[in-house]
Amino acid sequence: MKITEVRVILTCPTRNHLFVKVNTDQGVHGVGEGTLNGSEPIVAAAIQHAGELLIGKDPLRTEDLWQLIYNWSFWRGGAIYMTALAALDMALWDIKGKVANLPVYQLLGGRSREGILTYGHADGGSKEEVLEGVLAFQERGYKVVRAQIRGYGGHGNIGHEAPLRPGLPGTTIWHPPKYLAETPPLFEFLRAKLGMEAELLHDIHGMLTPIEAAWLAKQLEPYRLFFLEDILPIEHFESFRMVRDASKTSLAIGELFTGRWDCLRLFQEQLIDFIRIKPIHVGGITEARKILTMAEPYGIRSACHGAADVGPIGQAASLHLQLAIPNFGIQEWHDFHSPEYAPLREVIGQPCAWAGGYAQPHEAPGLGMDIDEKAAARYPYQKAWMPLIRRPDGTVHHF
Ligand code: KDG
Ligand code: MG
Repeated sequence: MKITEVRVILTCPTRNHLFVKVNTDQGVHGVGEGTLNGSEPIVAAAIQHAGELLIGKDPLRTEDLWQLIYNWSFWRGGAIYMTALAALDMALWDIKGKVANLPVYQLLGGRSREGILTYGHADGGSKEEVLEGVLAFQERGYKVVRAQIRGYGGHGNIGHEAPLRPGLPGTTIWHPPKYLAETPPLFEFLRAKLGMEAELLHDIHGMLTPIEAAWLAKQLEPYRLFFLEDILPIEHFESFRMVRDASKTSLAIGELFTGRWDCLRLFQEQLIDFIRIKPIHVGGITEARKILTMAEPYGIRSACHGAADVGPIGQAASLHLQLAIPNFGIQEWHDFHSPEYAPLREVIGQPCAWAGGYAQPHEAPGLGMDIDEKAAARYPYQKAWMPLIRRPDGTVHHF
């Protein structure tokens, strides 16, 4: 069996997605996803370039082809390249599953659980609205809910600057005191209303300084969060120890990580409890599986990042992998079944299933997903960037 073609599909059916199709000389094809919010055209070019290395190769040699693409670039690593590699790796696992006539999770060891525990996002303008949101999610069957006042940063977002030109992203003005002041009382309120057993979590989105993060983790300790996410930006790796020493709040990080080497020290020094890597941004299923295996002896569990921009095929790859590993924790859930995603479903068919708080990948061979290229062509890519934040004095701040 030989790879004959790598097709890159950049499309905007609701929001931008970057898909890949790997064709073979046996009529079997594989699909993958390399969506990277705001950087899709760059990843598309990387897939096109790296994909040429695959033409004529045996698609079943998944590990060897991973090593080949990773090492042939010489300039290995980084989000762009590892996402490009991920899209190709996913497609190879999809082909392997189709050849074996088995869903990918079976190739990874088979089912270790009946379903994938998920969490949804309850956002509200006040703590009362957040409570209503949490209750609504619980009503729908969610067992775990993320609680945020006004999304990332809450009332710490004190202003907004219009974009320089139409189409460019605007700038949010970020001043943390209000956020730091409102977040512990939010969880005090939620605990008072929901009791200590409700499973709640929160995402700081890397917006704090090390000492602010340590202070907040300590303040939140009495409310027993499922986890506190992205307490620090990845540039402040050296400060994880300080946050860890400050509190026994469960910590999760990793949505910006791109491979094993970002995780090693956090695992070995037991600085986190959940790792948020997912196949789509770490070089695919091949690499994500190794990372999660490395986490296992430290009792660190998976919590795959699953925002909208991880995409439906990225989501499927995360589900297959986490169905099989022993150290699964939770999956962030984005509902591609909702009405706004009708155009996306024209392109990819049915997203992975969700019921009663648990998700399931499809049982069809491979990843169980496909791409209708004609439908994708009806929704051309729309230029998009990630937003920016600045402090009140104009200094650019991490996000
Ligand atoms: O593209 C960036 C988003 O995926 C990220 O902002 C979402 O932090 C996020 C989360 O936890 O879902
Ligand atoms: Mg996050």
